[in-house]
This record gives sequence, C-alpha cells and structure tokens, in this order.
Amino acid sequence: MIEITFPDGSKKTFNAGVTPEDIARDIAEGLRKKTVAAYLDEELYDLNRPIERSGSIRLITKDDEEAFEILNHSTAHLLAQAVKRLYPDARFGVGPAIDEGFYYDIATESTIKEEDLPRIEAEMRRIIKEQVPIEREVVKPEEARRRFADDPYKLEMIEAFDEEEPITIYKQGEFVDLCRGGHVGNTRHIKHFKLLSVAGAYWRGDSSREMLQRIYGTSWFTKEGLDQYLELRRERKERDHRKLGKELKIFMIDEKAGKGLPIWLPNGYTVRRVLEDYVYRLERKAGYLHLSTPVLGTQQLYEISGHFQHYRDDMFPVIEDEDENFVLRPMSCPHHALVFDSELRSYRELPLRYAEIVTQHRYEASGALTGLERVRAMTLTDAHIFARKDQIKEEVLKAYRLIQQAINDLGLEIEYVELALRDADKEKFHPDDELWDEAEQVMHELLDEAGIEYESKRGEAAFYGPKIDIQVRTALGHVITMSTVQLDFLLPERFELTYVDKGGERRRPVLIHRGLVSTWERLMSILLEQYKGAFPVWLAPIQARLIPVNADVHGETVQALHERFIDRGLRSEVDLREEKLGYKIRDAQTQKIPYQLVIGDKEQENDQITYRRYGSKEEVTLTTDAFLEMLEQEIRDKH
Ligand code: TSB
Ligand code: ZN
Repeated sequence: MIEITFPDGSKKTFNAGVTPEDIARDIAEGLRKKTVAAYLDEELYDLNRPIERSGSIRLITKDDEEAFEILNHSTAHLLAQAVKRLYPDARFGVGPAIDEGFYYDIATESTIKEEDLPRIEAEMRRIIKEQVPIEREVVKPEEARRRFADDPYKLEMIEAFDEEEPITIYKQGEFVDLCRGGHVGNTRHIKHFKLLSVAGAYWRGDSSREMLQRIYGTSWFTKEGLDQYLELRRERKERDHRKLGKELKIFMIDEKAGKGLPIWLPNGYTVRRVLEDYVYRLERKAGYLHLSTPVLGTQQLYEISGHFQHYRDDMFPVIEDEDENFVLRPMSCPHHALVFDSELRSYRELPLRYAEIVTQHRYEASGALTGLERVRAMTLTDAHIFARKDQIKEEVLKAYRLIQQAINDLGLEIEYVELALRDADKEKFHPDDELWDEAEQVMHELLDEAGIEYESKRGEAAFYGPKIDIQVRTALGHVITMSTVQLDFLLPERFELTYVDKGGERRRPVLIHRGLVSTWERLMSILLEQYKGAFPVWLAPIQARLIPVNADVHGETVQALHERFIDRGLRSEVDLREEKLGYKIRDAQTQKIPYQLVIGDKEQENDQITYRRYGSKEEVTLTTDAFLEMLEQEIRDKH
C-alpha cells in the first residue's frame, strides 16, 4: 500500500500501481474527465503511469497551463507518427511544445509544403480514431541507442545525456520517441488541432549543420479554444507590418540588395521625412543641437570606446586598408564624444545635448531579421547628452518626458517601461563594479522619485551602462524596445573627457544616450502595426486623393485643385484613370488614404468638394476653402 497526500493536506492509501487517472476517478468521475496528468512531488506523471511510492499529488486538469503543454507535446508526437507513415524515410529532430502550440523538426528527402498539411492532418485523425495507447518506458542509455540505431539525430541527443540517468521513451503503436513526457494516455484524447505552417530550421539551431523541415501546429481541449486562437492568428496576420508595408508600398527587402537592408519606397520615404521634420522641431525646442557624422570610422575609435571589445559580434567585419582598419559604425556615441572633446568645456555649457538622425549598421543574426523591425542598416533618432553629475536626474527625466511627448504625438501604445541592468557576464558588460553600482542606483532612484512604474531586468543593459527601455508589443506578440535612455559613466572615462568646474578644476562629465523613437525602420514597423496601416492625416503618405466624376469634364479642375493642395504643403494626388467612380473610391479605401475627394458638376461650379473619410460611408460637401482649413487643423492637431 502507498499513501497519497492531497493539496488540502488530507491523505488516503491506495494499492501500489494505482494511476493518476484512478485517483481522479476515486474523487469524482467529473474530475477524471478533466484530468490530464499529475505531479507526484516534483515528478510529472502521465495519466496512466502506475504510482509505486507514497507522495504528495497535484492533479493537472485541462484548466491548468501545464495541461496545454502536455496536450501539445502529445500532438507533436502524433504529428511525427503520421509523418513517418506518409514519409517512411523521415527522421526526427526535436518536437517540443511552445507557447501557442508545438512543432516538430523533420528530415526527409521529400519537400513538405503547406499544401501537404491537410493530408498529414488526415493521417493524424486516422491515428486518433485507432485509439492508440501512449506508453512510457524507462531504458538504459545503451538500450536507447539500440532502439534508435537508424536515427542519427536521436543518437546525437542520447550522446548529450548523462550516462547514469535512465532515459524515458514513449511508444504509441509502431512509433517510438525519445521523450521526457508528459503525455496524454491515448491518441483519442487529442481532438481539436491544426497544422499551421512549415519552415526551415537548422539542426540544433546551428547554421553549419543541416536544415530540417519544421512543421508548426496547435492543439486545444475545446473547439472554441481552437477557433478563437485561429481567429487571433488571422487578425495578427492582417496587422503584420510586413504585409501592410507591401500593400501600402512603404518598403521592400530584396535579398539581391541584401538581407536586413531595406529599401524605402516613395510612400514610406514620405512618412519618414514628415517624421524627421517633426523630430528636428521637437528637439530644437528642447535645447538639442543637431550635427552630422560619417557612417564609417576607424577601428581605433571603436577600440577606445570599448565597442570593439564588447560589441564586436554585432558589428560587420572590419574593412582592412593598408595602414588603417575601418568599421561600419554600429553606434555614433564615439563621434559625439570627439565633438565634446574638440573644445575646452566649461561647467556653464553643460548639459550639451547633441542630436543626430544617424545611419548605423549592425550585423544581426540572419534568423533574427524581421521585416523593418530588426534590420542590419538603420537610422536612429539618436542623441548624446553630456552633463555634470548633479544634472543626471534632471536630464534623464527630461529625456524621458520628451520621449513621452513624442510617443503621445505619434499616438502609440506602450506595453511597459523596463530598467535594464547588467548581470555577472564580464564579456558583455564592462567590469568596473563601482561605476555600475552607482549608475544603477541613480536610475532606480530617479524612476522611483518621479513615480514612474517599471520592471527591472537583469542582463539586458548596454555594455557601458543601465538603460530605461520603453517597450511595445508587435503584431506577432513580441515585445520590443522603442525608446531608450541610457546612463554611461564609462565612455567619458575611456575618452578622458573633462570640463572645467567653478573652482577651475577638471571634472569628468557623464554621458546620457537617448533614442527618441527608435530607428525609422523599427518605428515604421510599430506605426504600421498599431494603426493597421491607416495613418493619421499628418503622417499619411497621401492625405487626399482627388477623383473626377468624369475625367474629360472635370479633369482640369481636379488638376488645378491638386496644385492648390501642393502649394499649401499638402500631399494630394489625382486619379485620372479610366475606371468607374465606384472602383476608384474603393481603391482609395484599400490604400487607406484618409480623404477621398470627388469632384463633379456641382463641385466644379461652386468651388466645392465632396469628401469621404477613410472607413466612413458618409459623404460631405464643403467649399474647397472650408475643407482645406479643416484638413490643416487636423494636421496641426496630429489627428
Ligand atoms: C541610444 N548608443 C545608443 C544610442 O545613443 C544605442 O545605440 N542604443 S541601442 O543599442 O539600444 O539602440 C537604440 C535603439 O535602436 C533601440 O532602442 C532600438 O529601438 C533600435 N534598434 C536596435 N537594433 C535595431 C535593429 N537591428 N533594427 C532596428 N532597430 C534597432
Ligand atoms: Zn549612444
């Protein structure tokens, strides 16, 4: 007999060999139906695994998060079994449960395409109907090696295990897999699943190894759960900036030009110039000085700054010349440090705020590149503020408030604010503990004093200091950094920067790095996703499309009107194509142009326009002057 302790502290004895399913049934039949697996102390037990010892039990039911993982993990095995039946040469890499489902990595001579997924799903359903029991077995490493003798991937995994530890394998019918578990007890428990996509994935994530085919899927306990999830995926896809960026002709990426090296198309570039004007004006008002520095710098410059030692993995390979090496700069801080150092500075001049809209290059891993969100060539709304120590808090907060204003003007939604700190990694972060402690301390204090809510995160700092990162959520659900304020005591040391204080003594300034609204690339990805491509009028590449009812009769009026718009600094275009009026209006809607203006006889006679706002069916007729005033007011208000 064994003694089982329940979460409420009560105990009960059972015969050894009792399963979690038996225990759940013993409590209530309803509970049995909901139970998926159990924890005995810290160990995960499948529903049908015999319990041979006493311990504390916690049943996992369908409502628990672990249950989703177990179901998805089991569905991954089911997928592999079906694939093996359809593609007998298939060998398998890893097949884990992930946040929203599961995947399995597969090696086969055949190419598996999206069109093949329904056929694989059908085979999976067949195996569900067969009600195949899923059985756990514990074996010695040598036995495991024998069982997987013809599967090189599994053998490689077994090699990596501890020789002493027994290995668990799971068997369902003819299919056996190496696996830690847990699993549902029978394929019939898998009901509501869908295979989602196929992608390439390197074995062990290593680009020097072979590429396997990865099938993604998701599995749910209820039909509603699955349907809701699929709907969410559809919505996300619609909002993905890569799709919108293509439809609205904002940018393109062509591997012939280079991975992660985006090309801005006329519509995108227009938005970018509007944003640029906005940023210059905002910064001038806040006391920033604008300057411009080159994309290329000497290797020596980046050795002085420490980038070469701590940031080299993120830099493109060095360009070697006969007597000097160059790097494509990943950051502009060293240049700005030289500008500070180019004159004798007095305490009265500080803070000195240098701002630059700066193009820089980073050698991001090719697998990490995502549309405009993560690129290799980018233009940052950058600034470096050189300040006295007694000015740190005020300057960091001022920078933070300016960021808040920009974010507010752009109508963006913040997910949260993060304070990124260092961890013990001496390669990634410069090693001076004292400087780090002081900088981190100041950041905590100033955020607390200003009542700004934030989450601390270890290991995410810049190599030169802690940073306040403003995070947003993308359509794919990733959380990425938009704006940043970073406190740096290191670069002023390394460049031996000084100013003359009141008493005539030389002092070290501190450096505050600030990214206002990220890079144009990342900002555009965020704007596209948050506005679903429908830019507010002040940002829209085209603010109004002018459509004549009949091009022959009203064409000239429309052309003259267009020139009037352009003269006032507005962005209009005319649609003189030989298409039906209804088609032209629909087309302007698809392009998400804020205003569609229609000009017919009545409008031509009275110097009027009839407009329709994007997303509305209502038609309004106004005099041209009244319309222009309304439009300009909207632009001023940033609507
Ligand atoms: C703020 N030296 C500082 C600067 O003075 C700096 O470069 N900081 S950074 O490394 O954090 O980068 C600034 C911002 O650039 C990030 O907050 C992020 O919004 C954006 N960014 C970083 N890497 C990429 C990338 N690969 N693609 C697009 N945007 C990026
Ligand atoms: Zn910087």
